[in-house]
Amino acid sequence: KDVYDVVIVGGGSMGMSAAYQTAKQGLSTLIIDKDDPPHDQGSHHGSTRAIRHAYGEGSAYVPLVLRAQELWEQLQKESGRKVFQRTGVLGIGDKDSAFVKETITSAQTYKLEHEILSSEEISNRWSGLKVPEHFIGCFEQKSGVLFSEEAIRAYRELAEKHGARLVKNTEVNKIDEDGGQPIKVQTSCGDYFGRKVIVTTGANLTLSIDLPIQPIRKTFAWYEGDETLFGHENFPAFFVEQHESTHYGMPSLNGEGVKIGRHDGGQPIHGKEELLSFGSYKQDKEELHSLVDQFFPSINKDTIQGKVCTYARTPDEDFIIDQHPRNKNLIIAGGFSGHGFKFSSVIGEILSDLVVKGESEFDLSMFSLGRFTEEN
Ligand code: PYC
Repeated sequence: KDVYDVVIVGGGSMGMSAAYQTAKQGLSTLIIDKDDPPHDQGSHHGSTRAIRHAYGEGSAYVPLVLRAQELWEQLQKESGRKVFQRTGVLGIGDKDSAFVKETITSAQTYKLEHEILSSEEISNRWSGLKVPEHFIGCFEQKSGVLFSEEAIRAYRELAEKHGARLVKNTEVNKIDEDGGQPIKVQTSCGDYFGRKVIVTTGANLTLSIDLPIQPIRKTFAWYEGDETLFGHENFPAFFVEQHESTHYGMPSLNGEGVKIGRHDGGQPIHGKEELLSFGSYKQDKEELHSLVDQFFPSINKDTIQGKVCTYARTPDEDFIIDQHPRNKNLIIAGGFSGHGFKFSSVIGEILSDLVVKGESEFDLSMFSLGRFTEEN
């Protein structure tokens, strides 16, 4: 039987980036995916994702995102594909918004170029955006938008160029979590063996251990707006935190229209439940339109297109990157909670370091599985 140095279960953003890193270092690498990545069955479709450096979820993420940014730029050079567009990112919220405050703290702590703006300054600079008086904003110039499907295409091509093998359209039925060496991965197309196995299956939980990950159905849509106001040369990526909701958005890129999604909320998905298409719930449009009405009055609310995707949400919305509790050769990366894509370049590097060196230069304690079970 063929034994790979590493078998990667799940070839989405994290898995494909890890495959690139391990294959580049000469490790025999097998990726197994239930589709043909990039695809729309995971958490990487919908063409774009924001990359924010000043991080509202916690300044501890900043070193990771700065390394991620370097790796995205390397990927762009190495692949010749357009992966990153600098647009800047504007975060706005009420003066007491915890998310905006943490964004500013992150920018200050890590000396990231940024501007703190009043609502008047925001509306003067971006006239398509109407901001309540009690809002403030933090604008960072160097961050922007990632082309998520292009990035996976780029990683896939380079991983394959470095010798990685992709087994696509293949369902993983079981991973021998307690087994010895090598680890057996049973699939719909037969068994594969890896000295190490990385599981990056997003919301599709392939392991028998109880991971505290809740798959959530999420929606987003593109809207037609004046390109002179909302084209990427004139408008940044953005997030809007209100007391009752958090939304994100992208400027119009390649004439696609302004993209808007709601970050909080969503519908929990149970078992193999089908992901209902955009518009299946009344609130799909309503919760996006309410943001358009309030903040973007000139935008046409007839959506160009709406889509659904899946978040894999943990209770604290921090990631899980850890060894399996019963098998140190089995590494789990999941629970990216709808804010992981931007990090996938650095997480691939981290996973590869865990495989090759057994450790990472980053402190991964906030991503441990133990945080959900240990008494603190
Ligand atoms: O983390 O900025 C973000 C984001 C945008 C879309 C989904 N997550």
